[in-house]
Amino acid sequence: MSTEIIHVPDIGGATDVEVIEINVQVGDMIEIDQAIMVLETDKASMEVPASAAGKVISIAVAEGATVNEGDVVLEIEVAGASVAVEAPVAAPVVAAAPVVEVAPVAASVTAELAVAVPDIGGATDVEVIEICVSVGDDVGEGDSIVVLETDKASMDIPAPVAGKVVSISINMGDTVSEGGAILVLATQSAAPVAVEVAPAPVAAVEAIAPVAAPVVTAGGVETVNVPDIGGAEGVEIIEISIAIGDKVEEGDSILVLETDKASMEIPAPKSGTVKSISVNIGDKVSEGDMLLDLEVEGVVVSAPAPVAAPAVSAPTPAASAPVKAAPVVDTAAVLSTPSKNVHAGPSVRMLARELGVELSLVRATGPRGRVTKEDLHAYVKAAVQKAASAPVASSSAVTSGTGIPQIPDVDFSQFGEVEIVKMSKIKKLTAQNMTRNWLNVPHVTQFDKADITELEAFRKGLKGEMEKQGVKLTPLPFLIKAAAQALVENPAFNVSMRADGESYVQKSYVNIGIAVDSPIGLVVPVLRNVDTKSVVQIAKEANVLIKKALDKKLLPADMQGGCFTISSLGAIGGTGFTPIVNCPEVGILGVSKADVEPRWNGKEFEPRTMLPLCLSYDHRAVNGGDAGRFMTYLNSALSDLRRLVL
Ligand code: CAO
Repeated sequence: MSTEIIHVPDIGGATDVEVIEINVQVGDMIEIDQAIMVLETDKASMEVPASAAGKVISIAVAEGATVNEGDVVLEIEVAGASVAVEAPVAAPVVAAAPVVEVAPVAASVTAELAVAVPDIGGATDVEVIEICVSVGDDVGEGDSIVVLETDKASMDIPAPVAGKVVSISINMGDTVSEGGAILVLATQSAAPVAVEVAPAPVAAVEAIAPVAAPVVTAGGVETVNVPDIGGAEGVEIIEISIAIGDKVEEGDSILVLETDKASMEIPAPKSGTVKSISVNIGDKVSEGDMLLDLEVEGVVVSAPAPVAAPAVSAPTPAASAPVKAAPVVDTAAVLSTPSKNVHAGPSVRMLARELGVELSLVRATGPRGRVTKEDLHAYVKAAVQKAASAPVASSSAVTSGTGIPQIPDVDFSQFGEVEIVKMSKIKKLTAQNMTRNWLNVPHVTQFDKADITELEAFRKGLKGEMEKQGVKLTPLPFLIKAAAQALVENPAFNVSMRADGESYVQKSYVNIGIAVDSPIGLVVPVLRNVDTKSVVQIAKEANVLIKKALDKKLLPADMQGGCFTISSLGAIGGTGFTPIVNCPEVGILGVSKADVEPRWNGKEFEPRTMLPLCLSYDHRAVNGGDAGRFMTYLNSALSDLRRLVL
């Protein structure tokens, strides 16, 4: 028995490469060349193969560590004779899946590969409408490097191999034909082999453009079949742009087919009304397959006219029916809302579908108003950023989700000395909740004044006695009690709307929250089952909760389960305000400062203590009649204390 050390092999000069996966454990038996770990740079991932077989006795690196050539990674116990071979062996092998660039190999050789326009079905002078790469870019095999477009089809030209773009021979708007130079790629290969400078590879170009071939049937109804699509078989229908009963004009796109390399629009061969559709999205079709029946306008055509003018495939055999030069319509990003007026290459459309992006929403910056991959990336990036900032930011971010323009930041320092103050968590939450509630709830606020002359006389008479018991008796407990009874009398206020917009929750319990202006912000502790409690009990419990709030000792449970909220600014002042409903509750009572006012009693003015009440409610749940009854009940209960004991 002897031991062997396995080192990081030559990794093409890369340094501080991250270990993203360790595939073995201490005690594992490994074979020569078995992948023991995976390293990854920002451009390549590579497996490190074992340079000897044996049993793993220690692992010198951890996932997430960074390594360089020569670093020790494993120690193994080698069975039998020492297996010597260590060194330059471990040529990292390009990991399968998403590797972007050829991983550096021990004996890697850089070669240059001229990439030319592949067979594009005989089409000539096809316009370059998008160049998807820049000099210096690393491309993977199959990545789109340019998009070509005829008047009927667009097609991606993919890179035949992975490599770095050394030079680009074409410009946007150039026209190219098969064999025309596109660009030069620097590629790496494991051995000094002649790099296959294959003519561009790609299929791309079953692309094709077509005009659906109608076949006359009786009564002016023509069957429209898949036209010549350049020999492509089993091509997927990715969009059906018409419905039964639709009137189409000759040349209107009726559906879109897509291979992995090209998308093509099938235009209507004639004007008419769609009588039936024989295919569905996702169906695979070939030339001659039936697509739909069209009741053609005007004179019935007597012979089938194999139309079709493959844009890119072989020049069409004497195209028959006139084909309106319909723009390439390609795919729809969202099939239910086809983006048939959006111009984009197949790969962009495919990416849009993968990302669930409606292409028509993406601002197009490409030639002739085409949506490019960069446009799509910019759209998604902006959407992600917006979503990410929404939950944490204050009201402005909340509003942005509604499409309301944000209030711009202003540099106030230009007007004088300023300081940026961080908002507390409670303040940020309050801002978000207020904005959410304000934007979601159609608010109505009703105002009234309750005559609390007797209530105040009674309260003041009791105040000293209560104080001896350690209870502070302000108008608030009376208001809580009166509101609880008003809720019982007017159950329309004791509900919560359900998110489905079709139902609401009717509550049988009566819990009331009180807004407290605490040192950390506005908090709303909740008194439970208030309808079953006396004013004194309510006062005691309210005192406790308010103290807890002021001492910042409220627990989440203290602030849950409210049915209705009272926000009293009575001790502060004001004659009225419009409180915002504390969702998911549907009503909130704002209380302003009571004042002595002259009131006409039928014979004379007499001084009465009047308490301004402001009742805001969610007009989705509560109608004006409910609110009027609620307020009237509340008013009468506060004016005549006997009602509170009923
Ligand atoms: N009119 C006249 N005087 C009033 C009054 C009213 N409506 N309400 C209370 N007062 C008096 C009290 O009687 C007390 O005086 P006395 O000691 O002489 O009796 C004094 O004002 C102070 O009362 P208080 O503020 O200590 O107690 P409270 O029960 O009225 O209020 C609380 C408690 C927690 C509701 C209050 O302190 C508070 O934080 N209010 C702010 C709520 C808020 O910020 N709302 C706005 C939210 S946005 O909708």
